[in-house]
Order: sequence, then C-alpha cells, then structure tokens
Amino acid sequence: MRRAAVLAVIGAVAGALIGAGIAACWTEGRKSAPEAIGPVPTAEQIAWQEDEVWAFVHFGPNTFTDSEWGYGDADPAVFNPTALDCRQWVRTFKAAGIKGVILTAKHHDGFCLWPSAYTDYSVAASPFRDGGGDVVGELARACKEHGLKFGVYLSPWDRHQASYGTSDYVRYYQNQLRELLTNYGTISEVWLDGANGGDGWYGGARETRTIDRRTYYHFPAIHAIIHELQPGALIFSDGGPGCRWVGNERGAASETNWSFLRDGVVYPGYPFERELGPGHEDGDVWIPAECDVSIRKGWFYHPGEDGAVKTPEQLAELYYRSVGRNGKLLINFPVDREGLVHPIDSANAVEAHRIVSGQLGNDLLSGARVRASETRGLRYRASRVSDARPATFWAPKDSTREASLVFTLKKKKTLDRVLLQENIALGQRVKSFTIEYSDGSDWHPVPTQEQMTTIGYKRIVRFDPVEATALRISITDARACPCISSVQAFLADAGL
Ligand code: FUL
Repeated sequence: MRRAAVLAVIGAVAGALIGAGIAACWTEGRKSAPEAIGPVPTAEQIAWQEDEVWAFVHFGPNTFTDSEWGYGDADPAVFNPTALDCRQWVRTFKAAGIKGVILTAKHHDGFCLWPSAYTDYSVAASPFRDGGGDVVGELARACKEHGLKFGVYLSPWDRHQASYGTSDYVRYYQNQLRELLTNYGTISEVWLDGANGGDGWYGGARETRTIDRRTYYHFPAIHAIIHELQPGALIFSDGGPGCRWVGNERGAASETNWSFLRDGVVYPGYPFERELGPGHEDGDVWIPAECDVSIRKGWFYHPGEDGAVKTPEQLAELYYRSVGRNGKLLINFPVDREGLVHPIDSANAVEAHRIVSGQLGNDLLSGARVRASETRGLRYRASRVSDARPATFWAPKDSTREASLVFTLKKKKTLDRVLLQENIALGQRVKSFTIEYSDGSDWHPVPTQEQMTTIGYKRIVRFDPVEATALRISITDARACPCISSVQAFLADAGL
C-alpha cells in the first residue's frame, strides 16, 4: 500500500512538472509569435495558392469554326458537340492533380454556354441537346460530384452585342454575372479578361468600338456584385483584386515574385505587363500571380494542333516555372468538337503530374539533423521546417534579417533541387537567400543560374546534381524576420 502511495505521489509530481513544462513552452511560444507584416493574404487566397494547379477550358463556337477570337457573328447552329461529357473533363483533371476549373462561360464572341435570359445568342439557340443544354450547369454539377472547385470566365468585351460601348451593355454584363453567380452553386474564381480588341459584329454594325478600359465597365460595381453573391470567390484580372495576371501567356512566373501590388495602379488592360511578373515589392495589397498557358498553341481547339500538344516534360517544366516560383498554374484544355478533353491532352497532363509527383516525392532531408543559427523559442525551432505541417515554422528573433539552417545528412546524398516555403499567413518576407552544400570538407554554392530572391508560398530551385553531406540555407535579407515553414531536397531522377 505504502509503496503504491509513494508511486502515486511521484507520478502526480512528475505529471505536474511535465504539465508545467508544456505550459511554459506554450506560453513562451505564444509570447514570441512574430507579428504579421502586411500585406497579408485572406484565407481564400491561401487556399487558392495551396491548390497549385487549376484547369482552364476554352470552349464555344470558335471550337467549331477553327478560330481564336470569334467576330461575334457565328451562327449558333455551329455549336454542336456530339458527345459532350463534363464528367470526362473532371475525371481527367483529377487524374492530373488539378484542383479546380474555370470555364469560358462567354468569350469575346458573346456566345453564352448557358441559356441566359438576357440574350438569345446562347446554347438555347444551338442544336446542342436540342436547345435544352447548359454547359455551365453540367460542368458545375460534375465539379460538385467529384470535389473540384469551379470558376467562370465572363468576357467583358463582347463582339456580338449591339449595345457594346453603351451603359446598357454594362447593365447586361452585370445581369449575366448575377445569373452565373446565383444559379450554379459555389463559384471559387471569376476571371475578368483584359482583352478589348475594338472591332466586332456588334449587332450587324461591323465596326470598331473603343472604350475607356479604366472606367467603362465600372469594375468597382462588378467587384461588389461578386463579393455580394459569392463572398469566397477570388477575382482574377490584370490587377486583381483576388489574384493578378502574371504578364505573359507562357505559364511562367518571375523568379523574383512578390505577391503584392500597389493599390489601384493595375487595371484590366494595364500596358506595363512586365511589372506583373515580379509584382510591386513595396505594394500594399496581397495580389498573387496566376500563370495562364494553353496545353496547345491556341486557347480553342484546332484539329491542326493535335500533333503539337505540350509534352509531359514541357508541362512538368511549367510546374517548376509557375508553382515553383510562388505562382499558381492555370493550364488550358481546348475541349474538342465532340465536347471532350482530347485523349492526347489528357494523357500528357496525367503523365506530367506523375513526373512532378515522382521528382518531388522523396524528401532527402527527412531524418537529417537540422540546426539554426538562431531561433526565437521552442515553438519556432529549426525542426519545424521538416515536420510536414504547413502551419508550423522556424523563425529567429524579430530584429533578425540574416539567419541560416544547416541540415546534416546521415550519409552522402545526391541532390538536384531544393523546395522552400514561407508561412505566408504572416506575410511574404524573404528578399534573398543562398543554398550551399558541403562535400564533407568545404561549403560550395549549388551550381545554378537561378536567382535566389523571393520565396513566398513555394520556391523550387533546381541545380546540377551535387553530392552533399550537409546543406546550408541562408536567408541573406528579409522584410522582417524570416518564417520558414518547409525545406526539402530532392533528386529528380530518383523518383522516375
Ligand atoms: C486573352 C484572350 O484574348 C484569349 O482569347 C484567352 O481567353 C486568354 C486566356 O486571355 O486575353
């Protein structure tokens, strides 16, 4: 009995001490949490970036007339997909690791893929499902069934409508937006294209119309409608406000890529495209870069491009140039005349996903010992970068702008890429960094031409293979103390 009582007391004391220790660590962590440095992303912007890859679908009369920019006078009778199956699109996207899809509900030609109450220039006037079809509705349903997010592209420029250029057209546009945002469930992204080419059919006028890109569409009112009807939707345009165009249609972000813009500077059709790649380092609003690119040359389907689909290797390269540079990849699938993702496009996208997953599948730093030049407490210790939990991170003291992490490998390993992530909920901080490896006796920079400037959500640096016993990541400048949530290293070939 006495022995049991003594053990119980020891147990209670030990429990209290452990409890107090945990509480002390917790308090220490709480006290020393780094403050966010603005601008910071919304929860929706973080989720948008974590999705990494979305699909774009360009589909409409252009698909059947072999054109890219329909003039607005194509007969609705040309729109006649014979085997349309949005579930096939969605299954393909899922197999390719894609998390959402944006459909051209209306492209510049003005033809609507849903039976809009505001025009007869739509699927309702076509032979598709005897005029009873609704491509927007079919895709929205397929996405819901398969757990994919859904977004709409509604071209502000409309080469069909006679009213284009007047305030009647702006009301028409807003009404259509309301239809799309009310009748099709959750919309996660609205794509506001910046193209305004000028000439068009315009109800038979066949003329060139120019509008003031800054003021004509009343974008603040359009944004307000989107926020009202779909508060979780991100608004894409050249200048956001949800996410920005990356400034090219090659699917490539800049190596230096700040997720900020100066408020109110960039509008749809903004002429200084080169600013959009790096963003504005001194920006005051969080507007991350979206990298759009087509799997083929054109955005719409052209039978002549069946032999020129980007290869799996080219598509994998796009992942590194977009997601690997703090961007989001939006890859376009020109759905074909049957109404299906073409088998070549589908096979190449799925294979590209397999390649990237293999190359980034085996973190060679897992199990390595990691030491930081400095930390701000237990909660922010160096090993946080290896715990596979995005919410935890390593951070030094508030005043620190230069700090390093050294990973000591259990045995010599060949590496050719390093993946870094910041905890972006607290803002994007790192301005420059270096990656060095030790061959067992000396430190050397990894052999690469890549700039090591910003990190952001994700940065993947590729280099010629090196044999390393240790790896050193040094943050050499930052806007505030760095908060690094992940460091991983890989050998690409090992995963294939
Ligand atoms: C551009 C448009 O003019 C193209 O047709 C395509 O939709 C592309 C994604 O955006 O501005």
